[in-house]
Amino acid sequence: MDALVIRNPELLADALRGLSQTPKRMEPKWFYDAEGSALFERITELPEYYPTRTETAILSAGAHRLASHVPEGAELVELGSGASVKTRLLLDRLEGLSAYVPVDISASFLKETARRLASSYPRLPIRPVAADFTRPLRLDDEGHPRVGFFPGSTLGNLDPDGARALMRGVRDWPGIRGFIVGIDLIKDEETLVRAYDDAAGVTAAFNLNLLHRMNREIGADFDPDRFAHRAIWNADKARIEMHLESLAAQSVQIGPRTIRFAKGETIHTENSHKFSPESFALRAAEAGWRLADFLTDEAQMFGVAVLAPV
Ligand code: SAH
Ligand code: AVI
Repeated sequence: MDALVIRNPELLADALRGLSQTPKRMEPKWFYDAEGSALFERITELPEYYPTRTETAILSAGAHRLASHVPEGAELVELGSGASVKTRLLLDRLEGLSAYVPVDISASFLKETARRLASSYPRLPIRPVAADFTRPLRLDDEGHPRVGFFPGSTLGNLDPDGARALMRGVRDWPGIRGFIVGIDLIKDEETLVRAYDDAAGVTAAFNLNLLHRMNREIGADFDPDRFAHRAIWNADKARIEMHLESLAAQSVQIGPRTIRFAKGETIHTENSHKFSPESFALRAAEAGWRLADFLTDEAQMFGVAVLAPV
């Protein structure tokens, strides 16, 4: 094998680990290369994908109320900031912020987002951090208050232990005063499944991009046409699962290893957990937070929780 094709040793190690397990799995963080981030932005505009427009409406209508939970001089640290579109609704209200720190794993996308924000908010220091938020973030103790912001229901992409650990980690940030978290609420199965299996096939392309990415970055030889996107509601675990289903018995070469797929076998690529306000408050309490405020839309599709340290 040509050693030059291994552009991402961390992805190679994760792929070998995840695809050797039964059932096969990959962590959703690997969706977000430049291509995946652009596909996610297209998902946010789909008619079926209600979370983005619903959360945006909640943030827009509730910006004043949310601002009252952010102390003067606070640093706003956003996890999984993506295009930081929703953040602008808060930044427009929060004139006394000392800095905005967007944290995202998609480094090139983050850089471009930070550049655009800097031109819109010339007086606000913007300090982007390209990092994996499932690992401890090193934030300086500069004496100012800090507020975390985690919109999009991206917290729902972590398993319960991971979500608890992340919330505990944020609870321990120096100067922490609050954590604003977007959560998708449990609703009927049809609405949920359609949001993750849209008619235009954009979510399918987002899921399948993972195979293209492994071909590009670790020299794998997936044939994406021989896999299909699947979105399933797992009611017991209150989560939408995304899978890539092998359409045939086939073998794929990844680095030194041959990975075999039976026909119908899947790679479990993402969980998207849904909550009730109560189930989320319980999870938060286990991590040292209390629910200080909760904003939702009229149809209770989505929620924005304001957490305060206990
Ligand atoms: N906050 C935006 C984007 C949500 S998409 C919104 O609400 O629309 C999820 C974002 O989290 C993407 O930008 C992705 O690159 C980022 N992300 C996913 N897993 C991550 C991880 N482990 N560490 C840091 N960023 C991550
Ligand atoms: C980023 N995250 C909250 C999205 C979600 O809804 O779980 C990712 C996504 N996956 C498929 N569509 C959107």
